[in-house]
Amino acid sequence: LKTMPVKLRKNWAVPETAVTPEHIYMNRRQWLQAAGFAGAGLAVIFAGGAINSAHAVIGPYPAPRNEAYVGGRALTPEDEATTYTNFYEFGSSKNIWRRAQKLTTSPWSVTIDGLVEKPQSIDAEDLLRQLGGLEERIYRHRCVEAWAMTVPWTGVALARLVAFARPTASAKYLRMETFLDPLVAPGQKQDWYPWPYVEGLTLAEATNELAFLATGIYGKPMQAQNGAPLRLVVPWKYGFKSIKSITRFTFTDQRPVSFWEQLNAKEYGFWANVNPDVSHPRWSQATERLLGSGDRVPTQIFNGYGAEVAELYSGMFPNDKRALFH
Ligand SMILES: Nc1nc2c(c(=O)[nH]1)N[C@H]1C(S)=C(S)[C@@H](COP(=O)(O)O)O[C@H]1N2
Ligand SMILES: [Mo]
Repeated sequence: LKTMPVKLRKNWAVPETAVTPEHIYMNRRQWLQAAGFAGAGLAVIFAGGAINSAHAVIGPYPAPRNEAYVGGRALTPEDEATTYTNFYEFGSSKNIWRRAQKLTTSPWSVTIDGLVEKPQSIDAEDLLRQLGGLEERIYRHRCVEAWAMTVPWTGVALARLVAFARPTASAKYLRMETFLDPLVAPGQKQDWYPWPYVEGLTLAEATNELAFLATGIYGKPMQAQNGAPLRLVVPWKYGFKSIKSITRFTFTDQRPVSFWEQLNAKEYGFWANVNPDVSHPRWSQATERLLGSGDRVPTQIFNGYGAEVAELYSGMFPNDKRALFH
C-alpha cells in the first residue's frame, strides 16, 4: 500500500501496549497438569502427534477440508502466494519472503486482554490445542492494491478464540496486534510507520462464520512471510485487514484505529469491505489482477461473500453506504 510517509504525532510511539507482561512458559508436563489432562488418550484429543516434541506445530497437516468454502476460482500457484507477499515489517516490496525467515515463530506468546473475564498470556501452540481441530478453507483474497489470489488456509474459526477469551458484556471490538521487534523485522526501524501493525473488527464480524484464524497455507504450516504462526483471514474485506503474526488480542469498547488508518485515514478506513463501485481515492476497484495467471477479472461486492456477511451491516450508514467500503 503505497502511501506518503507522514510524520505522525509522537504519542503513538509509546502506546499503552509498550510493556509486554512477562510470560512464564510452562513446560509441557506442567501445562498438561494445569489443563487437567491425565496423559493417556492425548493422542486422540490432539490427533496430530505434535504433543511429543517441544516446538512442534499443531497439526495435522493437511487438515480436513471444509467443503463449505471452496474458493470458486482456480487456486493460485503456491509459489506465487508464498513469494509475492505484503509484510511491511520486512520491507515495502512484495519480495520480502526470504528476509521474513528470520522470524522465530515458536515459541510464540499470545496475550489475550482487555474486557475479558481473565486476561492471560498463552503460547500459540497451547492456545491452538484449546481451540480444537484445524480445518482447511479455500478463500479468495483481494488486496486493496487490486491484486487477488485464491488460497487454501488451514486454521480455526476466529469465533472459537472469542469464545475461549470469554469477553465481558461491554466488549464491542476485537483489536489485534502484530509482534514488535525491529532487530528481526527491519521495516520496523522505519519510524514513520506506526508500529506495531494493528487491526480491528467488531465482535459481530469476529464471530461471523467466515472470520478465520489461519495457522497454515496449502496444507502445510504457515510460512513466516504469510504471517506465521497465527494470522487473521477476513476474505470479504481488503487484504490489509488480515493482520499477520498476531501477538495480542484485546477486547475493547473503543473502535481500534488500524495501522493503515493511522497512516492515511482518507485512503484506508476501519470497515474496508470490498466493493468494486467505491474507488480508492487514487485508483479504481472495479477489477482485480489474479496472481499467477495475471488475468483481470471483475471485483465483486464483499469479494463475493455477501451471502455470509451482508447482514452484519444491514441498517448501518443509511445516509452514506459508501462508508462501509472505506
Ligand atoms: N502485520 C502485517 N499484516 C499484514 C500486512 C503487513 O504488512 N503486516 N499486509 C497486509 C496486506 S496489505 C495484505 S494484502 C495481506 C497479504 O497477505 P499475504 O502476503 O499472505 O498474501 O496481509 C495483510 N496483513
Ligand atoms: Mo493488501
